[in-house]
Amino acid sequence: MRCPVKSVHNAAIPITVLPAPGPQSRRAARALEWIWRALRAWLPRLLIACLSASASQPRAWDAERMLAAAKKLSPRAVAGVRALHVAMATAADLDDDGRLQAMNQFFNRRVEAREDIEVWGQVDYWASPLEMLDKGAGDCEDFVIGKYFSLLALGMPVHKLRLVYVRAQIGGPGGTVQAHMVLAYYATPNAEPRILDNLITDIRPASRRPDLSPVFSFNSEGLWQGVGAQTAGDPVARLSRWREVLAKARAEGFQ
Ligand SMILES: [Ca+2]
Repeated sequence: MRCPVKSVHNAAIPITVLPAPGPQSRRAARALEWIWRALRAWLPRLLIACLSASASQPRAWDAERMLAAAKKLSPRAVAGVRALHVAMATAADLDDDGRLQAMNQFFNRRVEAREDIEVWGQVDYWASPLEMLDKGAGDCEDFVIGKYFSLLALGMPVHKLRLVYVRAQIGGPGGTVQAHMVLAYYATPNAEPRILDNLITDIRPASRRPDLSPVFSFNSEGLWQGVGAQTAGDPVARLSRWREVLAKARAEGFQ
């Protein structure tokens, strides 16, 4: 098809007088009108359905399995999962930055920061996302685990996220140094990571977190010294707690 290459708004348009339509052409016209009305009514709905299907494609969570797993825990876990589903459904239409903000806020606001010994009666316990929502409390790695699996479930590629063990200087220069865990996001493999932390609301670039010194980092695919590119082995073999939490999160419908 050859398209007009110039504007025709100001051109003189020739008018041809057509003969009056006969019965056959009137039927054809009615049929065309009916088709046009049907298209006009249904096209917007079809477009919305197509766009929704396309938007939901990257999602990787099993809502029914999550809800069934939460029901086995407690009404509080069910309420937590329902709230998480609302937050995830909203975040699914956002870009990476919007998803990071949404999941960071969801867990930081909903979950109380408490030590494992208080919550679980153990010095170190890695809770799955639903276990944390059931308790309504968790420590640093539990927050990181909840955010990590929720972001993966939203379709974020695993290579953009790392769980990072850090030494954190609490209380400014001269303050105490404590083991801590944060979640790092890499927009590209060599980008400066941005840090999601349950201790602060903002997601800041690593250069604005001089209080944190990375020790090692890992995700579902690898384990690294610090946050560098040098791999340090298989995290599943090194971290039995990580292996357990991976299995629990999958069983709960997060992937
Ligand atoms: Ca914990």
